[in-house]
Amino acid sequence: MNIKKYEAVTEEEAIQKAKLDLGNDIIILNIKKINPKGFFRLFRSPKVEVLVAFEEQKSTVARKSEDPTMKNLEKKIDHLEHLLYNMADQSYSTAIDTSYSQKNTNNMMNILYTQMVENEVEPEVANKILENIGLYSKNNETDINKLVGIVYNRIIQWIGEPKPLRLKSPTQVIFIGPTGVGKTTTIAKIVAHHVLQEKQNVGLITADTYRIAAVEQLKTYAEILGTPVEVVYSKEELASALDHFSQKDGVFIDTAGRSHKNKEQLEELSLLLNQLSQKKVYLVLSLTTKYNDLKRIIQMYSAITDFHIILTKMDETTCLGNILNIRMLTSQPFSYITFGQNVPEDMELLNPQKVAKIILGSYEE
Ligand SMILES: Nc1nc2c(ncn2[C@@H]2O[C@H](COP(=O)(O)OP(=O)(O)O)[C@@H](O)[C@H]2O)c(=O)[nH]1
Ligand SMILES: [Mg+2]
Repeated sequence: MNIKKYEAVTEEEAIQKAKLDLGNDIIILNIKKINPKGFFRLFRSPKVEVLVAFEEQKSTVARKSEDPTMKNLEKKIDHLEHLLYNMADQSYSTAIDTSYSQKNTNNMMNILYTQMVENEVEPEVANKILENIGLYSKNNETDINKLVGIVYNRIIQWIGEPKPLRLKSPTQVIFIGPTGVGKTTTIAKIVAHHVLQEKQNVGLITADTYRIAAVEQLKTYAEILGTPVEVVYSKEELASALDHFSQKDGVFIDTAGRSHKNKEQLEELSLLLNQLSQKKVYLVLSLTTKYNDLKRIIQMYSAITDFHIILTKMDETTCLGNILNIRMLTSQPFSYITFGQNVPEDMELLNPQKVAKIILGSYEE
């Protein structure tokens, strides 16, 4: 059973939307009225959100994208939309009151720009997201919604599609990143998911032997989850621990935070990575870190060419601009985001739609 949300102006319309998308065999779980909040509420009317449950095989979503006639239709609609915009642009440029519409467009752009920058999106990133957006705008009242819609989609594309961790063949999953960002806690959250929900067999290794407390912390989680844990102090011990766990679906490796000033630690890390043959690397970054520091941190790991990013401590900041800013620093995909200290619940796959809504000031629980 899967769950999906549909929004529309009326309840009937939202249900209709769900049925069109998923077929008639859906179960309505919840119907909620949403009054617009945040910065853009002035431009929005209230909406109804319907939560529906459906069986995967009944979903027409996958079929839809494979169906060539649907694909053609989608293309035609895109094309039509484009033509409409062009036509509108032409009449717009011949309209008498162009100065008013230009001013109006500039105002809207300023609003969107300010909104992003107030969320600590770097000006350079905000400008990229708003690039050429004036081309789409007209001078009537609904335009702000259209512009917000375009910016919303651009933010989602800018973030990219987050990838979950799947343990198919034996995988060594290693977590790297600065001290205190939440590596060990996040490992516990992810391991809990694989052990409790996916019923997979995993092993834990900690190479963070700089602090006794760090070893004890991982051991405690391992005990609760009933997974074996090995502490390794050397290359040889790592090799033997990997060997012990060679029959597991996955081995999760915790490391110590690295200081960009400490060359020795960085060399140690690259030796460690070289020892892993089937690895997935996760760089853990805290959303509370300043952009300039993130820059330095990502720079420091630039020798690693293939990794995913986990973002932590979303609960400790109201400004999510860094999620967009990180894209200026690396094109490696995002994965999970954490929002609290509770293991395992305070974590989910990063949701670009949610991030875009928060940044544009229109997200509500
Ligand atoms: N508020 C908040 N705290 C977190 C989150 N993840 C981890 N922490 C806390 O951050 C501190 C450091 O976490 P730890 O996992 O030991 O970080 P590590 O040094 O990178 O392994 C601990 O007190 C955690 O409980 C999160 O998503 N939100
Ligand atoms: Mg740790």
